[in-house]
Amino acid sequence: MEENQKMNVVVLGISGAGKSTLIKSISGNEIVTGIGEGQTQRVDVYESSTWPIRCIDTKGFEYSLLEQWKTIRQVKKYSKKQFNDTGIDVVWYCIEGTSGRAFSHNIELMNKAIKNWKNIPVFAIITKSYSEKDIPKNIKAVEESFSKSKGINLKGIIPIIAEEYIINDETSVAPYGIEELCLKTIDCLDEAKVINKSNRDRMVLGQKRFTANTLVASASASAGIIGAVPIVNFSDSVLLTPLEIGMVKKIFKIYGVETSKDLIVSLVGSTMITNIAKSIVKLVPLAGTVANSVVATAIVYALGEAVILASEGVYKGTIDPTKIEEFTSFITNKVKDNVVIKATTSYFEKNMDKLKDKNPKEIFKEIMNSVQVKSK
Ligand SMILES: Nc1nc2c(ncn2[C@@H]2O[C@H](COP(=O)(O)OP(=O)(O)OP(=O)(O)O)[C@@H](O)[C@H]2O)c(=O)[nH]1
Ligand SMILES: [Mg+2]
Repeated sequence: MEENQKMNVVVLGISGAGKSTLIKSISGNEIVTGIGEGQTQRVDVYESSTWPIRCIDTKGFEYSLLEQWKTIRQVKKYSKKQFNDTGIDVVWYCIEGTSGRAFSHNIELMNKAIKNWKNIPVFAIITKSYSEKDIPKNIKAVEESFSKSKGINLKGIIPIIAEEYIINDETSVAPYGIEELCLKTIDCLDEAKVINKSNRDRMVLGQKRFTANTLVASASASAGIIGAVPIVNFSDSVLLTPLEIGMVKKIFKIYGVETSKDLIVSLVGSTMITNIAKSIVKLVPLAGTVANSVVATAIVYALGEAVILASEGVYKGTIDPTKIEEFTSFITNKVKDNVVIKATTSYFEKNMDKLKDKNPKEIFKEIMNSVQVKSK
């Protein structure tokens, strides 16, 4: 594989298997083009800015064999024209892990679909692998189904969760498996290891950061909703605690940071963080739910960013999570110095009187915009 070269990965699987969700979870994936007409035949092509990968999203092929055939033809035609005849390098075949749906039948279908691409490396991806307990069983079932289907160059069976799976207000499962899938995929073309270790590490960290950012975005949005319930002066910010604990745990999981529950609880309950929240809310006389909501969003956002920075440090070996005091003060200091916290404070100072007429989401958006403008 030459440097700067992108691999063409076609993503197949029946409707609802999770193809589009998987593609969306790959960091920096931007749509570059859509090919074909109509809804069922349309094929969208995405390019990752982190990985040397270009994903071709197809529509689920249970619509009909004819539609399936048309889709494959479109992709082939397109890839010939567009990618200097390199065509398709790898197939990602998505099989839903939760459904227990007939793996064998699906694999036969796919086998028919790809027989025009001789010897193409295939990864079987068990999507929606929410239940750890089911993973070995699913891998075995997929293995067995493939062993019945001849002539497939199966390179691996990889369970993933592409997007956080929310069970209830307090419980959700963090995404995983994307880095493994992408690393193994690039290895299919990069036997000479042109992409060296440090570049691979950079890609893995880029992916982890992207996944963690999506968790922080969803947790801070939820915090805004919780914060809209009147919280007197944040002395009672305990309402946010389960959400914060969940977010911190998931970020640590993404980076493989091992810590105790005690550490997370003390971090989230840190008086320093509560005091930051209180001091911002205090700026507004009769603060009310709008201010509380914005502050809750900002605090959870800042906490998330700080935990990401700390986790990256642990991952790179520059921070030791077993030195609890240092570790927690690293995080609380990062919260205090967070640009969004500073921007929230100055927004409140300047717009005190206008707060009641706006909704918290709008305000937070304005705050984020002001930060982005400044950092440019
Ligand atoms: N929480 C969560 N939901 C997922 C995940 N993967 C898929 N889903 C959900 O499953 C449904 C189907 O996923 P899609 O990615 O649209 O499936 P698809 O394979 O692109 O389906 P077609 O485009 O119809 O062929 C959506 O509601 C997704 O949100 C996942 O990793 N986590
Ligand atoms: Mg789709």
